[in-house]
Amino acid sequence: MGIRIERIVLREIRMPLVHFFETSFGRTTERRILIVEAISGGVSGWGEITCGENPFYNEEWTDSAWLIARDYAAPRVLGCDFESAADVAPRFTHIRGHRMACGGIEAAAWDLEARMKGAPLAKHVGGELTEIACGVSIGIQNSVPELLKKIETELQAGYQRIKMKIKPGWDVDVVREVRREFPAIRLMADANSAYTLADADRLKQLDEFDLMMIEQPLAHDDIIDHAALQARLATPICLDECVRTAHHAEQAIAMRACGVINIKLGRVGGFREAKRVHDVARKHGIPVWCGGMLESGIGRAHNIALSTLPNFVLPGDVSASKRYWKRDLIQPEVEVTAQGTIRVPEGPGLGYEVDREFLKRLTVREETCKPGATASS
Ligand code: OSB
Ligand code: MG
Repeated sequence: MGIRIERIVLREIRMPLVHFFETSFGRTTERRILIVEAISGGVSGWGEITCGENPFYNEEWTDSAWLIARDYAAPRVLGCDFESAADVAPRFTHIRGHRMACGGIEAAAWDLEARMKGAPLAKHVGGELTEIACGVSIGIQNSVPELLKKIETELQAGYQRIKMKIKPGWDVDVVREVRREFPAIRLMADANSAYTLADADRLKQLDEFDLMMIEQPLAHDDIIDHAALQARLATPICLDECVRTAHHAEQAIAMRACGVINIKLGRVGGFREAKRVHDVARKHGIPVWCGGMLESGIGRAHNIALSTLPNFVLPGDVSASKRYWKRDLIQPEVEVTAQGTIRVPEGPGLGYEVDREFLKRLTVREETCKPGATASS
């Protein structure tokens, strides 16, 4: 069939979180999210640029992503004839890094193509599962009792595993208290690069708590040190920040730097590369799960579709809309069953309707990109 994107509308929206989210690099209370609308023949495909508000998780942030998307990524795809959405990502080869900015446009192209075919996005990207397993990511809290209470609430809701954020000063002792309170739950910890190899003895103490994995303890760009650390830990390391390409996944697996990989659509630049990371991990018997970036319903719907690929065998950080937002951008909102699963929607594309009226109300800037211009409104 082929696709040709005629216009791309970039929007920045602001959405306050229902509860602050704190990682080792900082606290977020309100999201600034970029939404991509890719239009062809009267059909709109939707994407979300999943970077944070600051360049702390990776090098990207809302303002850098706006410029990259508008001035570099959109002009490279507008007006081009693509045989399929899989041909979009290679157009970004010469843009170094900035995968989230490019990936938001790439994901919109996949949604557009799926809608034009009338196919669910999950099927369109090669997914097989009809229901996906969900966990939650719980940020650093003001106190241990607050953390324990949050965990209790999420377990009551049915979530299949708990991920807690750690950092120096909020690690071994806190994990010990969580384990004492919840001896049998599936539990893991995410450090977002807060440690170095010099902390190996401390990280080794986490071995006693039977964690499913420790996510990204060391530097965001250092696979080699993770290999050295993994050799000393019994607990599997899960890489997040370090894996930006399928080639990184190959290298990390070959070096035994991890036992698990977290795949985030934006971090790797969209569906094409996410599928490749998935396939590399599968070939080597490394399980994967879908990470989250506090997405609006649009990014969440993409994550649900991605999570239907067969090697997504561990519960992901894909959870209900209401954990994040008073009201989400999509209808219906994403809901989680009492068994801690999300049923994959069967409608075309994302399978959720974008609430345009609400989107308009949340929008603080908007720009339309057309073929032949670097920036236009
Ligand atoms: O490392 O997985 C992470 C949120 C922002 C930045 C990085 C991460 C996270 C999360 C949240 O853990 C996952 C979610 O969307 O619930
Ligand atoms: Mg992480």
